[in-house]
Amino acid sequence: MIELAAAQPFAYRFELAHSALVIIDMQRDFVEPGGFGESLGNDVTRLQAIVPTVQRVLHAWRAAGGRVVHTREAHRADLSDCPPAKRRRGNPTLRIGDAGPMGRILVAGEPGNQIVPALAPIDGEIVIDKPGKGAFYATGLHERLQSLGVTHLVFMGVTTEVCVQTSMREANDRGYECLLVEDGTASYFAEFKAATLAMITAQGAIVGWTARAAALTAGLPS
Ligand code: C5J
Repeated sequence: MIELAAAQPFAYRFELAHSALVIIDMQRDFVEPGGFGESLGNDVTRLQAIVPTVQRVLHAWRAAGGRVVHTREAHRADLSDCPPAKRRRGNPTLRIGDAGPMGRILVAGEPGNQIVPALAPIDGEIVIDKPGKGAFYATGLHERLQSLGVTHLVFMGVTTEVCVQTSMREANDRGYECLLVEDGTASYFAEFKAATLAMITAQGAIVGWTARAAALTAGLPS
């Protein structure tokens, strides 16, 4: 049993064999110029800044023998899994499915839809393509985790208040004990990230726990 005494709002305990590290949407489409995030008018440098921290935790988790899940926000090439309302929403310079400098925006298999090279999945890791913001909607992820006996999920990725928080709430409702790595997640909006961390841990961990990356890696067996 691993105990993170410094977690908020109180100690988080987990067994590595019954846990998964879930890295949400660390894709070029969100993190690099020319993708979906920038097309919506966002400054992607805030998201790029967490890559080294996410990589440190990922390497430590792998070295400890932990299970890893990567997600990608991705639609089929014919956009049959993209609700028209999602495609219409906002006033982007490029819409989902349009051709951009890294290929078609948020379309599976396109260069921009790949996970950034520093965090690329390796053999044996689970990779989930999700059409929604949450990792549990229309993906079969819950069934896969159940079949592996997973009870605890440690989250990182982007963006904190959209795909990360949605996935964590979905996981919480399905009975997982969830922790979000504070410096392993980022938002285009600093105030939204701060509010998300606060609402997760409020009311006695109503959605889950948070902890710094260094506290997590220090707790992992080497
Ligand atoms: C967004 C995500 N922000 N991965 N997706 O549209 O958070």
